[in-house]
This record gives sequence, C-alpha cells and structure tokens, in this order.
Amino acid sequence: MKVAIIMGSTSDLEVMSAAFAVLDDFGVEYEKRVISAHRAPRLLADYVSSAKDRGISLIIAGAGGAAHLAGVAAAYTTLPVIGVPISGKAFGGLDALLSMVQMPSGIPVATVAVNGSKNAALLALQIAAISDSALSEKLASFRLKQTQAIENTSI
Ligand code: RP5
Repeated sequence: MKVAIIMGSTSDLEVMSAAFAVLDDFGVEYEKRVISAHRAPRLLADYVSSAKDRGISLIIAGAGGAAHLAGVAAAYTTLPVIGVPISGKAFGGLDALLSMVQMPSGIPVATVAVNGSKNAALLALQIAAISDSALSEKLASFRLKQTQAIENTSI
C-alpha cells in the first residue's frame, strides 16, 4: 500500500507532519508534495491523474483557506481522497472545513477534523486494512494500546 500526501503550501507542513508520523509508525510507504490547486492547477491535475499508475491507493490532501485542493484532487481520480482542513489566520479553519466537507454530490471527499491529519492517516490505514490482514492486526494492536493507556491513567 502506498499513500500520497499533498498540501497546498509549505505552511501546511507542520500540521500535516502528524500524518507522516502515523504512516512511519505503521511502516506504510507514502509520497509527500506541496501542490496548490490555485497556484499550480496543471501540476495537481497531472499528479493526481497519474497517482493510480504510480501505485498510490489513497490520497490525503491538506489545505487551508478556500481549500479546493481535496475537491479538485478528487475530481481527477476515483481513488479515495481524505481532506484535512487546516486552520489559517481567519475563521479558525471553519473556511477550510466547509470548503472540504460541503462537496457537491458526485465527487466525495472524506473530511476529517480541522488540523486532523493524524486521523486522516489512521482512516487511510483502516481503508487499506479491509484487504490487508497484517495491517488490520497492527491497527487492532494500536487501538488496544490506546485503550490501555486511558485505562491505566491516574490523576
Ligand atoms: C492554502 O492557503 C494553503 O493550503 C495554506 O493553508 C493557505 C496559506 O498558504 P500560504 O499563503 O501560507 O502559502 O492554499
């Protein structure tokens, strides 16, 4: 399994790095690129159109503001696209959230929480685990550790 992580700007890198960390922990291969839907629309079209042929199974797209990146990416592929709305200086990320979650019918974007790149990576793994039993076991083990950490927390 190979994931593509794209983001609209280098200013999104810090938020999106939580997705890199999850995929690194699970030993899943990924590409990462800055591609803007507004500033480099042809690059976005070419990159996403060729993703399936490069062995990509899923795309995670993070962007802020009028965040078209995930929706435009989804228009160029039938691979699942997970959108990560990124909070900017205005509106606390509500602008990006609505841009992603309110996709018109026919072109879905699975949108996670504002700045939710960790969950985007986990969702990508869960989708891939449908047909990958080893990955499914790793996810079960991750969940168990997460549960135990809460159960063993005393304050
Ligand atoms: C979006 O505009 C990017 O995804 C970023 O979140 C936001 C601001 O970009 P910069 O002006 O910092 O490059 O396209």
